[in-house]
Amino acid sequence: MRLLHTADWHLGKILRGVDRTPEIGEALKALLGIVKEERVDLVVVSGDLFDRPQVSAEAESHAVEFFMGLKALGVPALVIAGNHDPKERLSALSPLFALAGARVRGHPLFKEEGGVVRVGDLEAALLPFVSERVLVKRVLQEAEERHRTYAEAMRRVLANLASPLMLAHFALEGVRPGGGEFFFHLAGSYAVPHSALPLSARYLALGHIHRQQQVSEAPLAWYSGSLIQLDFGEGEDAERGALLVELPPSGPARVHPIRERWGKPLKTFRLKREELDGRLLEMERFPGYLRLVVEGRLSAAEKERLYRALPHLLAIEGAGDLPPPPPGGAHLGLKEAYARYLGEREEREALLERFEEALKEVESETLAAGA
Ligand SMILES: [Mn+2]
Repeated sequence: MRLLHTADWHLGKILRGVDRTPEIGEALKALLGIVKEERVDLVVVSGDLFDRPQVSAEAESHAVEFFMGLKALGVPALVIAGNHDPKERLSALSPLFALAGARVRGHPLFKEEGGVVRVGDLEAALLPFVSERVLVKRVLQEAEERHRTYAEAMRRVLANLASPLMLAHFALEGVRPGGGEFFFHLAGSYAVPHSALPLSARYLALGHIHRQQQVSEAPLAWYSGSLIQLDFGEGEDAERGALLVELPPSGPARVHPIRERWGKPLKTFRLKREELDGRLLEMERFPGYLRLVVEGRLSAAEKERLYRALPHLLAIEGAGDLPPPPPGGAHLGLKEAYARYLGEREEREALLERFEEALKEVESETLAAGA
Protein backbone atom coordinates (compact mmCIF):
# COMPACT_ATOMS: atom_id res chain seq x y z
CA MET A 1 0.00 0.00 0.00
CA ARG A 2 1.22 3.47 -0.90
CA LEU A 3 0.36 6.28 1.51
CA LEU A 4 0.68 10.01 1.17
CA HIS A 5 1.28 11.54 4.61
CA THR A 6 0.54 15.25 4.99
CA ALA A 7 -0.28 17.58 7.91
CA ASP A 8 -0.28 21.17 9.12
CA TRP A 9 -1.88 22.86 6.12
CA HIS A 10 -3.15 25.79 8.21
CA LEU A 11 -5.68 26.95 5.60
CA GLY A 12 -6.84 30.43 6.60
CA LYS A 13 -3.44 31.44 7.97
CA ILE A 14 -3.03 35.20 8.01
CA LEU A 15 0.53 36.39 8.48
CA ARG A 16 0.67 40.07 9.50
CA GLY A 17 -2.30 40.89 7.32
CA VAL A 18 -1.37 38.64 4.39
CA ASP A 19 -3.75 35.74 3.73
CA ARG A 20 -1.60 32.70 2.89
CA THR A 21 -4.61 30.62 1.83
CA PRO A 22 -3.99 30.92 -1.95
CA GLU A 23 -0.41 29.61 -1.52
CA ILE A 24 -1.67 26.67 0.58
CA GLY A 25 -4.39 26.01 -2.00
CA GLU A 26 -1.73 25.80 -4.74
CA ALA A 27 0.24 23.32 -2.65
CA LEU A 28 -2.88 21.18 -2.19
CA LYS A 29 -3.37 21.14 -5.97
CA ALA A 30 0.24 19.97 -6.37
CA LEU A 31 -0.41 17.32 -3.74
CA LEU A 32 -3.36 15.99 -5.77
CA GLY A 33 -1.01 15.76 -8.76
CA ILE A 34 1.42 13.67 -6.69
CA VAL A 35 -1.38 11.38 -5.50
CA LYS A 36 -2.26 10.71 -9.12
CA GLU A 37 1.30 10.36 -10.48
CA GLU A 38 2.53 8.17 -7.64
CA ARG A 39 -0.60 5.99 -7.69
CA VAL A 40 -1.21 6.62 -3.99
CA ASP A 41 -3.74 4.26 -2.33
CA LEU A 42 -4.52 6.27 0.80
CA VAL A 43 -3.99 9.86 1.96
CA VAL A 44 -3.49 10.55 5.67
CA VAL A 45 -3.87 14.08 7.05
CA SER A 46 -2.47 14.37 10.58
CA GLY A 47 -4.19 17.52 11.80
CA ASP A 48 -4.23 21.32 11.49
CA LEU A 49 -6.05 21.47 8.16
CA PHE A 50 -7.27 24.89 9.29
CA ASP A 51 -5.49 27.64 11.17
CA ARG A 52 -8.36 28.85 13.36
CA PRO A 53 -11.89 27.95 14.47
CA GLN A 54 -13.35 30.47 12.01
CA VAL A 55 -11.79 30.60 8.58
CA SER A 56 -12.80 32.15 5.27
CA ALA A 57 -15.03 30.39 2.75
CA GLU A 58 -11.98 30.32 0.46
CA ALA A 59 -10.03 28.32 3.04
CA GLU A 60 -12.87 25.83 3.38
CA SER A 61 -13.31 25.52 -0.35
CA HIS A 62 -9.65 24.54 -0.83
CA ALA A 63 -10.15 21.68 1.65
CA VAL A 64 -13.39 20.62 -0.06
CA GLU A 65 -11.72 20.73 -3.49
CA PHE A 66 -8.87 18.59 -2.24
CA PHE A 67 -11.12 15.84 -0.89
CA MET A 68 -13.40 15.99 -3.95
CA GLY A 69 -10.25 15.67 -6.07
CA LEU A 70 -9.30 12.55 -4.11
CA LYS A 71 -12.79 11.16 -4.63
CA ALA A 72 -12.44 11.71 -8.39
CA LEU A 73 -9.19 9.73 -8.24
CA GLY A 74 -10.88 7.02 -6.16
CA VAL A 75 -8.43 7.54 -3.28
CA PRO A 76 -9.75 7.40 0.31
CA ALA A 77 -8.43 9.60 3.11
CA LEU A 78 -8.04 9.47 6.89
CA VAL A 79 -8.12 12.80 8.69
CA ILE A 80 -7.66 13.86 12.32
CA ALA A 81 -8.15 17.29 13.91
CA GLY A 82 -5.12 19.18 15.21
CA ASN A 83 -5.00 21.77 17.98
CA HIS A 84 -5.78 24.58 15.51
CA ASP A 85 -8.74 22.89 13.84
CA PRO A 86 -12.40 23.65 14.50
CA LYS A 87 -12.88 20.14 15.89
CA GLU A 88 -16.62 20.43 16.57
CA ARG A 89 -17.14 21.65 13.04
CA LEU A 90 -15.03 18.84 11.57
CA SER A 91 -16.99 16.31 13.62
CA ALA A 92 -20.28 17.82 12.44
CA LEU A 93 -19.20 17.73 8.80
CA SER A 94 -17.69 14.25 8.97
CA PRO A 95 -20.73 12.49 7.42
CA LEU A 96 -20.42 14.82 4.40
CA PHE A 97 -16.67 14.18 4.14
CA ALA A 98 -17.44 10.46 4.31
CA LEU A 99 -19.41 10.80 1.06
CA ALA A 100 -16.13 11.86 -0.55
CA GLY A 101 -14.33 8.86 0.95
CA ALA A 102 -12.62 10.81 3.75
CA ARG A 103 -12.96 9.61 7.32
CA VAL A 104 -12.62 12.66 9.54
CA ARG A 105 -12.16 12.41 13.30
CA GLY A 106 -12.57 15.57 15.40
CA HIS A 107 -12.53 14.04 18.89
CA PRO A 108 -10.43 11.20 20.27
CA LEU A 109 -12.07 7.83 20.81
CA PHE A 110 -10.76 4.71 22.47
CA LYS A 111 -10.51 1.55 20.39
CA GLU A 112 -13.76 0.21 21.90
CA GLU A 113 -15.52 3.40 20.81
CA GLY A 114 -14.32 3.27 17.21
CA GLY A 115 -10.87 4.84 17.56
CA VAL A 116 -9.46 2.25 15.14
CA VAL A 117 -10.83 2.03 11.60
CA ARG A 118 -10.22 -0.35 8.73
CA VAL A 119 -9.07 0.59 5.22
CA GLY A 120 -9.05 -2.55 3.12
CA ASP A 121 -6.85 -4.95 5.06
CA LEU A 122 -5.19 -2.21 7.06
CA GLU A 123 -6.15 -1.19 10.60
CA ALA A 124 -5.55 2.47 11.34
CA ALA A 125 -5.82 4.39 14.62
CA LEU A 126 -7.10 7.98 14.56
CA LEU A 127 -5.89 10.10 17.47
CA PRO A 128 -6.76 13.80 17.08
CA PHE A 129 -5.13 16.42 19.29
CA VAL A 130 -6.36 16.33 22.85
CA SER A 131 -5.52 18.93 25.45
CA GLU A 132 -3.60 17.93 28.53
CA ARG A 133 -6.42 18.72 30.93
CA VAL A 134 -9.09 16.84 28.99
CA LEU A 135 -6.79 13.90 28.45
CA VAL A 136 -5.77 13.56 32.07
CA LYS A 137 -9.39 13.83 33.18
CA ARG A 138 -10.66 11.35 30.62
CA VAL A 139 -8.00 8.70 31.00
CA LEU A 140 -6.93 9.03 34.59
CA GLN A 141 -10.39 9.13 36.08
CA GLU A 142 -9.56 8.22 39.64
CA ALA A 143 -8.96 11.39 41.61
CA GLU A 144 -5.80 10.01 43.19
CA GLU A 145 -4.35 9.52 39.71
CA ARG A 146 -4.83 13.14 38.70
CA HIS A 147 -1.31 14.07 39.66
CA ARG A 148 -0.13 11.86 36.82
CA THR A 149 0.98 13.51 33.68
CA TYR A 150 -0.08 14.06 30.11
CA ALA A 151 2.69 11.64 29.15
CA GLU A 152 1.22 8.86 31.26
CA ALA A 153 -2.28 9.43 29.87
CA MET A 154 -0.98 9.45 26.29
CA ARG A 155 0.93 6.23 26.96
CA ARG A 156 -2.35 4.54 27.91
CA VAL A 157 -4.28 5.98 24.96
CA LEU A 158 -1.58 4.95 22.49
CA ALA A 159 -1.39 1.45 23.95
CA ASN A 160 -5.18 1.17 23.66
CA LEU A 161 -5.13 2.28 20.02
CA ALA A 162 -2.01 0.32 18.95
CA SER A 163 -2.44 -0.44 15.23
CA PRO A 164 -0.23 -0.97 12.17
CA LEU A 165 -0.95 2.58 10.98
CA MET A 166 -1.47 5.40 13.48
CA LEU A 167 -2.35 9.06 12.90
CA ALA A 168 -1.70 11.42 15.80
CA HIS A 169 -1.21 15.12 16.53
CA PHE A 170 1.22 15.82 19.37
CA ALA A 171 4.80 16.75 20.12
CA LEU A 172 7.14 13.84 20.62
CA GLU A 173 9.90 14.39 23.17
CA GLY A 174 13.18 15.39 21.57
CA VAL A 175 11.57 16.75 18.41
CA ARG A 176 13.23 19.69 16.65
CA PRO A 177 10.57 22.42 16.53
CA GLY A 178 9.88 24.20 13.30
CA GLY A 179 9.78 27.44 15.26
CA GLY A 180 6.11 28.17 14.62
CA GLU A 181 4.69 26.26 17.55
CA PHE A 182 4.51 27.92 20.94
CA PHE A 183 7.45 26.44 22.70
CA PHE A 184 5.53 25.65 25.85
CA HIS A 185 3.69 22.98 23.86
CA LEU A 186 7.04 21.26 23.72
CA ALA A 187 7.63 21.67 27.42
CA GLY A 188 8.19 18.50 29.37
CA SER A 189 4.62 18.16 30.59
CA TYR A 190 3.22 18.43 27.09
CA ALA A 191 5.52 16.07 25.23
CA VAL A 192 4.95 12.39 24.59
CA PRO A 193 7.93 10.21 25.53
CA HIS A 194 9.37 7.96 22.87
CA SER A 195 8.67 4.92 25.04
CA ALA A 196 4.90 5.59 24.74
CA LEU A 197 4.90 4.74 21.02
CA PRO A 198 3.49 1.22 20.50
CA LEU A 199 6.14 -1.10 19.07
CA SER A 200 3.49 -2.95 17.06
CA ALA A 201 2.82 0.18 14.94
CA ARG A 202 4.39 -0.09 11.50
CA TYR A 203 4.08 3.61 10.77
CA LEU A 204 3.12 6.62 12.87
CA ALA A 205 1.95 9.56 10.76
CA LEU A 206 2.45 12.57 13.02
CA GLY A 207 1.35 16.18 12.79
CA HIS A 208 1.93 19.29 14.97
CA ILE A 209 5.60 20.03 14.32
CA HIS A 210 6.11 22.00 11.11
CA ARG A 211 9.61 20.78 10.32
CA GLN A 212 9.67 17.53 8.37
CA GLN A 213 11.62 14.87 10.26
CA GLN A 214 11.88 11.27 11.29
CA VAL A 215 11.49 11.06 15.06
CA SER A 216 11.63 7.34 15.69
CA GLU A 217 13.02 4.30 13.97
CA ALA A 218 11.25 1.57 15.96
CA PRO A 219 8.39 2.08 15.62
CA LEU A 220 8.84 4.18 12.51
CA ALA A 221 7.47 7.68 13.10
CA TRP A 222 7.68 10.84 11.01
CA TYR A 223 6.38 14.37 10.97
CA SER A 224 5.48 15.28 7.39
CA GLY A 225 5.99 19.00 8.09
CA SER A 226 3.83 21.86 6.88
CA LEU A 227 3.13 22.49 3.19
CA ILE A 228 4.49 26.04 3.17
CA GLN A 229 6.67 28.16 5.44
CA LEU A 230 3.92 29.60 7.61
CA ASP A 231 5.76 32.00 9.88
CA PHE A 232 8.99 33.97 10.06
CA GLY A 233 10.00 31.97 13.12
CA GLU A 234 10.08 28.75 11.10
CA GLY A 235 13.51 27.97 9.80
CA GLU A 236 14.00 29.28 6.27
CA ASP A 237 15.80 26.09 5.31
CA ALA A 238 13.70 23.71 7.40
CA GLU A 239 12.51 20.66 5.47
CA ARG A 240 8.78 20.52 4.77
CA GLY A 241 6.40 19.16 2.14
CA ALA A 242 4.88 15.69 2.32
CA LEU A 243 5.89 12.03 2.66
CA LEU A 244 5.29 9.10 0.38
CA VAL A 245 5.17 5.94 2.48
CA GLU A 246 5.34 2.43 1.08
CA LEU A 247 3.72 -0.06 3.41
CA PRO A 248 4.30 -3.55 1.99
CA PRO A 249 2.18 -6.50 3.25
CA SER A 250 5.16 -7.47 5.40
CA GLY A 251 8.58 -6.07 6.17
CA PRO A 252 9.49 -2.52 7.08
CA ALA A 253 7.76 0.56 5.69
CA ARG A 254 9.80 2.81 3.41
CA VAL A 255 9.51 6.60 3.55
CA HIS A 256 10.31 8.89 0.62
CA PRO A 257 10.38 12.58 1.58
CA ILE A 258 8.84 14.98 -0.91
CA ARG A 259 10.61 18.24 -0.15
CA GLU A 260 8.88 20.87 -2.21
CA ARG A 261 9.25 24.59 -1.62
CA TRP A 262 5.57 25.41 -2.01
CA GLY A 263 4.38 28.91 -1.27
CA LYS A 264 6.45 32.07 -0.93
CA PRO A 265 9.63 32.04 1.15
CA LEU A 266 9.82 34.18 4.28
CA LYS A 267 13.04 35.84 5.24
CA THR A 268 14.25 37.90 8.16
CA PHE A 269 16.93 40.47 7.41
CA ARG A 270 18.86 41.47 10.54
CA LEU A 271 20.62 44.73 9.76
CA LYS A 272 22.26 47.71 11.36
CA ARG A 273 20.58 51.01 10.65
CA GLU A 274 23.45 52.18 8.46
CA GLU A 275 23.32 49.00 6.33
CA LEU A 276 19.72 49.56 5.25
CA ASP A 277 20.28 51.56 2.08
CA GLY A 278 23.06 49.29 0.83
CA ARG A 279 20.85 46.21 1.12
CA LEU A 280 17.66 47.79 -0.23
CA LEU A 281 17.99 46.34 -3.74
CA GLU A 282 18.61 42.82 -2.42
CA MET A 283 15.52 43.07 -0.25
CA GLU A 284 13.50 44.50 -3.11
CA ARG A 285 14.44 41.53 -5.29
CA PHE A 286 13.60 38.90 -2.67
CA PRO A 287 10.71 36.88 -4.14
CA GLY A 288 8.86 36.26 -0.84
CA TYR A 289 7.84 38.16 2.28
CA LEU A 290 10.30 40.06 4.44
CA ARG A 291 10.75 40.88 8.08
CA LEU A 292 13.32 43.45 9.01
CA VAL A 293 15.06 43.48 12.38
CA VAL A 294 17.01 46.70 12.75
CA GLU A 295 19.64 47.55 15.30
CA GLY A 296 19.09 51.14 16.31
CA ARG A 297 15.93 53.26 16.49
CA LEU A 298 14.04 54.10 13.31
CA SER A 299 11.74 57.09 13.11
CA ALA A 300 8.15 56.66 11.93
CA ALA A 301 9.08 58.43 8.71
CA GLU A 302 11.99 56.05 8.06
CA LYS A 303 9.74 53.05 8.62
CA GLU A 304 7.14 54.54 6.31
CA ARG A 305 9.79 55.00 3.61
CA LEU A 306 10.87 51.35 3.93
CA TYR A 307 7.31 50.01 3.79
CA ARG A 308 6.77 52.06 0.62
CA ALA A 309 9.99 50.94 -1.03
CA LEU A 310 9.37 47.27 -0.16
CA PRO A 311 5.79 46.16 -0.80
CA HIS A 312 6.57 42.66 0.53
CA LEU A 313 7.92 43.96 3.81
CA LEU A 314 5.51 42.76 6.51
CA ALA A 315 7.21 43.87 9.71
CA ILE A 316 9.96 46.10 11.05
CA GLU A 317 11.20 45.30 14.51
CA GLY A 318 13.92 46.72 16.69
CA ALA A 319 16.71 44.25 17.47
CA GLY A 320 15.91 44.64 21.17
CA ASP A 321 12.24 43.70 20.64
CA LEU A 322 12.96 40.04 19.95
CA PRO A 323 13.21 37.95 23.10
CA PRO A 324 16.39 35.88 23.22
CA PRO A 325 15.79 32.14 23.03
CA PRO A 326 15.14 31.18 26.65
CA PRO A 327 17.92 29.13 28.24
CA GLY A 328 16.30 25.94 29.46
CA GLY A 329 13.07 27.32 28.01
CA ALA A 330 11.76 23.87 27.20
CA HIS A 331 10.92 23.41 30.86
CA LEU A 332 9.15 26.68 31.58
CA GLY A 333 5.62 26.73 32.94
CA LEU A 334 2.96 28.57 30.94
CA LYS A 335 3.04 31.69 33.06
CA GLU A 336 6.81 31.85 33.17
CA ALA A 337 7.02 31.33 29.41
CA TYR A 338 4.54 34.15 28.84
CA ALA A 339 6.36 36.44 31.27
CA ARG A 340 9.58 35.86 29.39
CA TYR A 341 7.85 36.48 26.10
CA LEU A 342 6.53 39.80 27.39
CA GLY A 343 9.99 40.93 28.43
CA GLU A 344 10.03 44.46 29.82
CA ARG A 345 7.10 45.92 27.98
CA GLU A 346 5.00 48.52 29.75
CA GLU A 347 1.75 46.61 30.15
CA ARG A 348 3.60 43.58 31.50
CA GLU A 349 1.95 43.34 34.91
CA ALA A 350 -1.58 43.90 33.59
CA LEU A 351 -1.07 41.34 30.83
CA LEU A 352 0.30 38.77 33.23
CA GLU A 353 -2.71 39.25 35.45
CA ARG A 354 -5.11 38.77 32.53
CA PHE A 355 -3.13 35.74 31.43
CA GLU A 356 -3.52 34.13 34.83
CA GLU A 357 -7.26 34.82 34.79
CA ALA A 358 -7.54 33.26 31.33
CA LEU A 359 -5.61 30.20 32.47
CA LYS A 360 -7.98 29.74 35.40
CA GLU A 361 -10.99 30.14 33.14
CA VAL A 362 -9.71 27.55 30.71
CA GLU A 363 -9.05 25.19 33.56
CA SER A 364 -12.51 25.44 35.09
CA GLU A 365 -14.21 25.34 31.68
CA THR A 366 -12.41 22.24 30.50
CA LEU A 367 -13.07 20.46 33.74
CA ALA A 368 -16.73 21.46 33.64
CA ALA A 369 -17.09 20.40 30.00
CA GLY A 370 -15.50 17.03 30.72
CA ALA A 371 -14.21 15.01 27.78
MN1 LIG B 1 0.28 23.03 13.15
